[in-house]
Amino acid sequence: MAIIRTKLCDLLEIEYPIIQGGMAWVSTAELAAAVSEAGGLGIIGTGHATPDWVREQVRLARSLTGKPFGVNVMLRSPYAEEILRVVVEERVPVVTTGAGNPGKYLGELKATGVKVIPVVASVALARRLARSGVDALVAEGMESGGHVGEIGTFPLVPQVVDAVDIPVIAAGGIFDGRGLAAALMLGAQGVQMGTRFMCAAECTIHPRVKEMIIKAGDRDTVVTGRSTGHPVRVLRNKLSQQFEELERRGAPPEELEKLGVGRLRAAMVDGDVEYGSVMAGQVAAMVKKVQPAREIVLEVVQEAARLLASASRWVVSRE
Ligand code: TUI
Repeated sequence: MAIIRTKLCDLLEIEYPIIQGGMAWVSTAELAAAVSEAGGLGIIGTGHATPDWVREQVRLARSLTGKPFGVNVMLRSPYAEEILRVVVEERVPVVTTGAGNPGKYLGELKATGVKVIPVVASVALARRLARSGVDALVAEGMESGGHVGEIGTFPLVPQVVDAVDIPVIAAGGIFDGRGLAAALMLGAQGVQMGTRFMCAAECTIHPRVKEMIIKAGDRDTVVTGRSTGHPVRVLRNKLSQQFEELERRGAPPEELEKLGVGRLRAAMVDGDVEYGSVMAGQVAAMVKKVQPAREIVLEVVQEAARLLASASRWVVSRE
């Protein structure tokens, strides 16, 4: 059986170059451990969670797998610094960061040996962080769910690859072996997938959210919040319609931010798929079923290996 291995596998001590997005209220210890057990890198998403909750989750993940896993720190959280302290104390091997610039924490993290992999959505931040000595970068296109930048994965990934000399992980719009193969051709050393793992059997989100993802079509996500400076891709529902209507009317950012408070939890934990914030990427339309994390990981690497092994058939010599 052919699989895919890259330098990222050696860096992170994992079998396959697939990391699971650290999604707030979605990427719990159960999901992260399942992805790590499958040979990828599972990541616990922390969002606005408290440091105590994070410590509990790290310990739970450790009880479920002996393999490496990571923690994602959402830099707009008031607890970001304390959570990073928990990560260091608990000897978590890998940290990814999102929604900001982790620059001010890098010195301490590097000194303690944590591998740091910031998620970036622009070339400028990628270049700056690579110079500060981070271990790798996730280049995340605006096809992703949740907080997004402005650039699509296809233009972003090769530009980041050309701008830095550390491994780049492609994210945004990646669903299957075709996506992994394409990402490698763009120069990435691996992929991060979020939305696909939302429908992993081990993902603990409310079943109504999984059902909504499975039913989603190609035009069912929308980016709201551009006017607040914090654009977020979600599945269309009553909340996104309210949001769009308020933005059309030029509502002030504070009013819009208030509308969003607690809505992610309402969707993912309580299953409020009408008035909750159902953050998901454009590949929601490609998700057709719930399946174990191990099956997802193996399907993706085996399909990519098959595609890449047969790709040379397009190369013909012409004298
Ligand atoms: O972080 C994400 N995706 C997220 S975070 C999140 S939690 C949330 N909850 C409620 C409202 C809003 C967010 C949901 N989804 N992806 C990684 C990512 N980071 N995408 C874009 C960025 C980013 C944006 C700006 C990274 C750095 C950045 O830099 C700004 C600066 O300070 O230089």
